[in-house]
Amino acid sequence: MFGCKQLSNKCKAWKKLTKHFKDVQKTEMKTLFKKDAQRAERYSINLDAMMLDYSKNRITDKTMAYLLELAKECKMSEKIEAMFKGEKINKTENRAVLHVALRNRENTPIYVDGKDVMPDVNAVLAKIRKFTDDVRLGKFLGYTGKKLTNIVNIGIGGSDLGPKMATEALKKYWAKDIKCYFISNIDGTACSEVLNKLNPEETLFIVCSKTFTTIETLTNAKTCRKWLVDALGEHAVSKHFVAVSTNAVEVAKFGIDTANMFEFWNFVGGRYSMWSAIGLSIALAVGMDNFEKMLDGAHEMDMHFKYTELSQNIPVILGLLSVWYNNFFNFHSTAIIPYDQYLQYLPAYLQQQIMESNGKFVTNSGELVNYCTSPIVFGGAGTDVQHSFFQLLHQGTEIVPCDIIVPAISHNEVGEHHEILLANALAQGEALMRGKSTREAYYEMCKAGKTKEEAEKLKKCKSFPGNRPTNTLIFKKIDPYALGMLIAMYEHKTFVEGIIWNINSFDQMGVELGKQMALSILPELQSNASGLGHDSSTTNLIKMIKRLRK
Ligand code: G6Q
Repeated sequence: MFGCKQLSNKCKAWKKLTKHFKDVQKTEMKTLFKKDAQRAERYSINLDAMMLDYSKNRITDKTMAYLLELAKECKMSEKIEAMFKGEKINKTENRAVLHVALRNRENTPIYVDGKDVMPDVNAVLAKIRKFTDDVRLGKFLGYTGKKLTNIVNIGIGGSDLGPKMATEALKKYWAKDIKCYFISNIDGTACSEVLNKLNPEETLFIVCSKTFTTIETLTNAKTCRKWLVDALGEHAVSKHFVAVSTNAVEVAKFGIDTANMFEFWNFVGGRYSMWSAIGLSIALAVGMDNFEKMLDGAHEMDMHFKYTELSQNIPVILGLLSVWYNNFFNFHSTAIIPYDQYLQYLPAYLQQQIMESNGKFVTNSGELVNYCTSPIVFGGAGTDVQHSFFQLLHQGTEIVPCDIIVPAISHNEVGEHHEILLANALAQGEALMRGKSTREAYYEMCKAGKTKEEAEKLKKCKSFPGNRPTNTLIFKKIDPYALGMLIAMYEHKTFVEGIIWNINSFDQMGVELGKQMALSILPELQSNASGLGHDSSTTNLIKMIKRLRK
């Protein structure tokens, strides 16, 4: 996109990139690989037991030099430092952004409004350890003396997606007798389907809500509370309900003893909160030692992000590549493909993390942007998705840069399954990059016995344009430490994009309007009242639904 006036006026590097793009837009990656035997090595970064290979991108040394110049012009290092220092970089909400404090394993002081936040962070971690140990060891029991083995997380958005993704990712580490469930959607089906499976005597509900005012979460929590009280009586509530929130007043109003409340703070955004007590379900499932290993992994990525020079900095490189595709090539979507069944919820988690953070149209200085911000994120676990949307990735007219995430070792090494999985992961990256010419397709078909006429007819359909970019992330195994690194990496990548686009990645005003309007439609559905001011479509839809529900 060449119309990026605000950025191009401001940044010399943007102008250079615009010009450079014209020179390289048609360059084929396979030619770059042929010319440079060291390309993979030069465009790879190792960090502990992970490696990012970004060599299959449409970049040259000049591209990287200009992108890094752009980062410097946008004051990348200063802005990263400001976040770690606890400055109020979430300007629209006047808040610090300190998910990094939640995993600040060196415990160095971090100040917000002159107060070191670390003692509070550590106190909550200690409280989580005590509680999770007690539940897992059967010291904290249900009302009738039974062990609490069903953990139900009630929350939505940031109070659901992180814990749900991480507990699934770490399923191999769950205590044998513990099972985790997640209720997020207001759809009564979500709640009913979970409750139908459970014995109230063995069930612990964690009501996760930063604000404790979210209608979905409170409605689900009320329904679950009633289910429990109907079975065990009012006195059972304190043994079966805990809350995670920043809002003690609302927690008490709801009827949960604040002694059973785990606190977190306004400097933790919802979608950045799985490292806080919002991760209680993760800690209950995998144990506090493993939860802390996840924090350790995230901290390693934090330190890498904070201290590594920009040219070797994994989140910085990933963020800059995303800008390169989004704003110069006009590739406006990205796919996340984990080749690990346990990471099946990662794409959904990252959809929120990336799109809620950077789906913005107003800059930090209050102007409307005239360039594209967040790409559209989708994805799914390989190899399943190879049999669905990969057709478009290989031959569609949209070009979708992908992240391919690969653990070298599986938690379930069954026969040759994992080697087949690995072969597929690597093959996709190579195929997307190399493609197949019509000539190759033609000769391949002739060799396989097709007539020349048939081969001629089919050669275009059987060809692949290639030159489609991928990043490959290799891990030894997705253990708690690696998961921490992976998630922190994406958090920081998102921040890097936000810095370049000059937007606030840490608010989410865009989810408000629909919520407000639902509140005004609800009474109309529940009574004879007819609301004013709807468009005729909405009015008709309300009428139709009321007729059907009579
Ligand atoms: C995340 C958002 C949003 C939030 C949910 C739930 O960054 O703020 O997804 O997590 O709306 O909010 P509560 O935790 O306040 O219920």
